[in-house]
Amino acid sequence: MNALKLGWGSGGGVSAADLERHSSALSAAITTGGAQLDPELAARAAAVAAKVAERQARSGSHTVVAFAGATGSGKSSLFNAVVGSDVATIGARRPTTSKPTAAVWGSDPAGALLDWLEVPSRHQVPPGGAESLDGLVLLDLPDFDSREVSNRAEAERVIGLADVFVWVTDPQKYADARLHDDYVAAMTHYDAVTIVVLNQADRLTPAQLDACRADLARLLHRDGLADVRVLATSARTGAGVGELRAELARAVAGARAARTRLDADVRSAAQA
Ligand SMILES: Nc1nc2c(ncn2[C@@H]2O[C@H](COP(=O)(O)OP(=O)(O)OP(=O)(O)O)[C@@H](O)[C@H]2O)c(=O)[nH]1
Ligand SMILES: [Mg+2]
Repeated sequence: MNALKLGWGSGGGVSAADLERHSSALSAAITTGGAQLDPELAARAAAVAAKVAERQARSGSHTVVAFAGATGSGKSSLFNAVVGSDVATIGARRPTTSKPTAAVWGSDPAGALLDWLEVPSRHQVPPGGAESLDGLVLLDLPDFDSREVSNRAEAERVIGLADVFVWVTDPQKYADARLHDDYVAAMTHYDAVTIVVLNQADRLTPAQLDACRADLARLLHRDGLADVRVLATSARTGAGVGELRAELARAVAGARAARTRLDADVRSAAQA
């Protein structure tokens, strides 16, 4: 489908009309291409067009943000720190999380969206907090490098549906191939909805933290993410959690991330 010209401009936000136009163009290309298209690519493109319609029908006002990463990086701990209460289970046994947990900010009902995401474990966050996170649906995922096949499958399934990815890593695992090769480098289309967090910053001296952050930024650049910023956090001390919340507040502002992610899906399917 690489000969298709679907008419994207560069930069700027993706309006609902843009997304609708791009998705319709993709659907039309599948119909026109017919038997000449690679059946696998055509099926993938059809699935993307269906997903756009399904996601938009569920909720245009929410932003689904997933905390994803290796086991023990501190996803659940950081999730609880952002939520402000102990909602997710934290454990010494690896892996701990096997099913996603959701936290929802704001009064808009997110039930239909969470049904679609197949996340039964839901927590409504009470109003308050310095910045507005209304509209945020935050998901704590199982580990994507799990020795439990079902954990990996569940993480991958939800990563396929979330609007914004927060890759949570730590000083020990930040250079792992699983993160860089299987996710970040394979998902450079999604750079506009990608946040990278180096958690467990309290384990490093300030000089070590600077070096680790710079090395991670270098690896992300090599993966193909030109501009991504690395946030340093400690779920243990709370350092950097305010900055992460501010980043999440930016991600939910205007509820644009869902369209940006879906448009990247359409773009990726069209260019395959
Ligand atoms: N020192 C330090 N320890 C942390 C930090 N965040 C989490 N931990 C510890 O790291 C361990 C793993 O934390 P979890 O939050 O369960 O990690 P997870 O990424 O959710 O792990 P899985 O659910 O197995 O994928 C626990 O013992 C936490 O107390 C941190 O910022 N600093
Ligand atoms: Mg966990």
